Amino acid sequence: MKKVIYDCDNTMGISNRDIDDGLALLYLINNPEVELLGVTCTYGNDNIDYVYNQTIELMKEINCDIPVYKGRGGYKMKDYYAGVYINETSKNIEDVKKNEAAQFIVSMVHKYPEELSIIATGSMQNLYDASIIDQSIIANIKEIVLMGGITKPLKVGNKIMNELNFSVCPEGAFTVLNKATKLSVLTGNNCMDVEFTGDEFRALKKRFEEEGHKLKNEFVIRKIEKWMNEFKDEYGCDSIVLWDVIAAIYLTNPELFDDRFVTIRSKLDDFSIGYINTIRDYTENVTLSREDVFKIVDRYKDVELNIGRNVINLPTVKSSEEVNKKMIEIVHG
Ligand SMILES: [Ca+2]
Repeated sequence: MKKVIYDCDNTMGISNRDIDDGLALLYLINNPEVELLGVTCTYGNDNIDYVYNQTIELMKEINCDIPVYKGRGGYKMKDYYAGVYINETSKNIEDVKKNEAAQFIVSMVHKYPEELSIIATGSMQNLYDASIIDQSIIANIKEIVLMGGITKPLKVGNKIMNELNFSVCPEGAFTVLNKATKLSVLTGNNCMDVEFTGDEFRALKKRFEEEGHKLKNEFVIRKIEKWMNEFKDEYGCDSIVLWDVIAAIYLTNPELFDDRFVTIRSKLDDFSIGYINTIRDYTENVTLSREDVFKIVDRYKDVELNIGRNVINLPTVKSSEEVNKKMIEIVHG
């Protein structure tokens, strides 16, 4: 069983906000292979207060007593869909130390050195703050799985969608991507390979009605439907991308994915648009184990130059159908 902290910007239930963190959270709670130690909230899909309150509400709704911690920081949201915002997070060390979510992460890494997995699917602020509180933290997390970043522009329906998670806290993304020992990033581009279509949803809803609504997480059906309608209005497509859910499924079932190990060499500025600059691809060297590949490249960080280098994994989904099946298990609870 994996000891896991889920760091997210859950907005499930808020109008015109994505539901993927909420679905990923339900997935992790329902998965018998996961021991969820706590949920840490950050900003991203919306500001920290909305995310925290919404997550507390969700936990009440499903009668779950796993602790929820509030992060800090934020931005002025100008346009959610266009990803236009101004970051307003204080860098004062006393403010950093007040971040309860970061303090929880630090204490759990100390308690379970080399044993803890962290999945982060919002801004990287809490992990960044944790690394300021204790510089050794990121390297001592056994495994980090992120949803975020792009390797090329993200085209959704008839629009270009801006990257959200790395770009709202570029310093955090820079730090985590360069300091992590074993890091897998489900990029925006790779997540888009999995579509949850309107047809799949309608089949699920029909099955749910035929079975007499006997589902543990019945409310999820309504939340998916509402978000699918809002997304259709904005992007004109009859399907949604499951984003964070895919990262959660990767954490528990990496065999459903193909690994792609790359060396990155990203400047801090690259992350202000969420861009992951890959300079070498190890994919052809399939004889190496996952652990071996993560050990290959020296970790080099030159904070002065704001250029880092690390080897990371950018997994891709083998089969959309299999991943969607996993997602449907969530709804059934
Ligand atoms: Ca998210």
